[in-house]
Amino acid sequence: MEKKFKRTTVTAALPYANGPVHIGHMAGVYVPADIYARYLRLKKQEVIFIGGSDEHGVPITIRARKEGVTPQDVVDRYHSLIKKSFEDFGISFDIYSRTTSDIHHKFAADFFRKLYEEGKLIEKTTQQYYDEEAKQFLADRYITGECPHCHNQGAYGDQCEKCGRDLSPTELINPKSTISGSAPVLKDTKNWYLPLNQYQDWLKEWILEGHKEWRSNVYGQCKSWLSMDLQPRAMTRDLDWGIPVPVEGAEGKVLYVWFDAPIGYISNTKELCDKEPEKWGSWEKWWQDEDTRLVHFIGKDNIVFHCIIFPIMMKAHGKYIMPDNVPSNEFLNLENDKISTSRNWAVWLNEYLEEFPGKQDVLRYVLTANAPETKDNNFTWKDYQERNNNELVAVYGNFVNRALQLTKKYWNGVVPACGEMTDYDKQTLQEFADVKAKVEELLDGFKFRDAQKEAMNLARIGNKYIADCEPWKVWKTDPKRVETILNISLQLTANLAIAFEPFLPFSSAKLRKMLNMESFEWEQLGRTDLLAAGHQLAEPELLFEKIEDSVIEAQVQKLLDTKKANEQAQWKPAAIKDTVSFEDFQKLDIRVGLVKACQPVPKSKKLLQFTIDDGTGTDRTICSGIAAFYEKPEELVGRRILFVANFATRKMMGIDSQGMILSAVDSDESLSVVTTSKDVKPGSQVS
Ligand code: B3M
Ligand code: ZN
Repeated sequence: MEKKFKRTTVTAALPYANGPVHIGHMAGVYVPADIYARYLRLKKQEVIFIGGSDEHGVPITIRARKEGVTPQDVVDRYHSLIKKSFEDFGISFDIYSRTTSDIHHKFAADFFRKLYEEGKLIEKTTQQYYDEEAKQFLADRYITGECPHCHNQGAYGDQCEKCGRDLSPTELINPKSTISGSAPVLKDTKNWYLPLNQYQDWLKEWILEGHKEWRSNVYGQCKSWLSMDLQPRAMTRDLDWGIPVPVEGAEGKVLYVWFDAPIGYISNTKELCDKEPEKWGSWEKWWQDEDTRLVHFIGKDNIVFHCIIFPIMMKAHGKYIMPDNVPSNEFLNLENDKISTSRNWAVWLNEYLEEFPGKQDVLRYVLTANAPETKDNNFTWKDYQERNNNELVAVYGNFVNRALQLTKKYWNGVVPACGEMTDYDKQTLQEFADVKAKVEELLDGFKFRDAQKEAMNLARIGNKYIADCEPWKVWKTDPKRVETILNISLQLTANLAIAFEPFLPFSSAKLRKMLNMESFEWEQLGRTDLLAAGHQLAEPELLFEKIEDSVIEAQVQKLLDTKKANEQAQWKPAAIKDTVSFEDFQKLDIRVGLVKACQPVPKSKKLLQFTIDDGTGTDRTICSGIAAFYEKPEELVGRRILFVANFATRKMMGIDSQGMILSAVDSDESLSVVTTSKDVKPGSQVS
């Protein structure tokens, strides 16, 4: 039998504070978590929604080193940026704190100490790479070398990015420290391990038997992990950025970032409860009471940490509840390409908010409509535009606008009374009434994409209702009937404001103001008495606006520019051709020519026609395929260029081209005519 819980703790993965968040993070974690938290709040359930920045770990130290700043500088910068983007995007965390806070440091250290003192950790000495010049142990990411599988020279100690294989640093051929460049040596070091193997049977029972309802991607990953023998895993690291290991003999060591980060959910809860105890009660209530349901929203690369390692930590501690569900999403691609921070292939939330002010709900809508719930999904700007124009504007916005404008026109914005209903009226209202149960079932099952579709379906029903009833026509013959049509349309509008609140909170707030409703709650959904006859509405405004092609084209161009910049960054000069002898070289007669005229060849996109003074007294004509790279070819007039004078004459577009002009091919394949550095005489030979 399904357990009845009293309250819910909702967590969303703590993003690493080493870069801004992008649409992949939003679609995978933060938008669904926010929808869920808003839904429960609207249902008047007791819920707490916890977020925060993950500020430890090796990637942050690498970034700091690259930029020549401290890790603290890096996390300060990105924590504020991420926090602000979330706020502006309407992610309704009850607290968004950080893992460098004092509260967290103390809480995580205490957690570790308890496990240590109760003998729940194993002490183990292993050999790790050590940089003798920098005098420090090296995290896997700080070691590069040759991949033993594909022989890529730049493989990292934990992974080869070329062949994608996981590695351990000792597998690398010719390892090198990225800090000093020296070859690291193996040295003994002591660390503390969580014996995952001791919990394997319990995990099998708890997840594989007890949580068959989890999403199949989550359940499947757990099953595959649990079909192998789990190994003890180090919970401490030889690193100088993180929470110092609070036991004797652990100087220079910190807690493993995946040990402290999930504890961040708990310490952030504590921070909030300490700040507002009357509102939230004790933090223990949210983490240690069997009547509390714990739900973690994460991306698929975090499944093992939230379903295996963190539960084991909490189990070992002894007092904690286990997650009831871990709705994890697959990945979102961007324009059919994997989102990548290092390649800058992303739509960054902070940039979106700047470039699309007031359009939070549009992105929220599109990300949910394309949520990668069961498989990887794709975001394209074209789809963004279409969903905005054809769904938000044409369906939802259009219906609401008609209902409000007609009421304004015929009744000065006062809700008319509902008269006698036709069968069609009743049927329409019934469809609305049914939707509540449908949307609830979907939201309770974490099917946000389908739930939003149902909500949009309501708007479709409303739109169709007004279009079918044609109040603007009926008005002339039967104004009483129009009162009923409008009353029903307005009730439907109020329903939409409620149904969309978890998904599109900004639009719902706007709509609520237009309807002049103080507040609403989920329980009212499906009701037809939300607005009393005689109730005065506020001035109607448009809920959504059309997005023009030019806006979308600019975004696509931005991505194309990124692609180009990436290609240029990866550019390498072509391999050197086969060796030629001096005699072979001398066969080419390269000379300096003075450009006397230069113009496009009619009907050719590629060719420019040059008239060259080659020193002979007779002008020479040469055609060159560089028109695309010179918008104003006349600017080349007066320049001294190089050409091959003994090149066989060729006919090009009916012109005899007597030679070949030398151009350099740039990294983006564009061509640039080669010129001389001094004003040498036309006809001079190049040797
Ligand atoms: N910071 C990894 C990530 O952002 C990690 C999540 C921590 S959740 C406790 O994907
Ligand atoms: Zn490899």
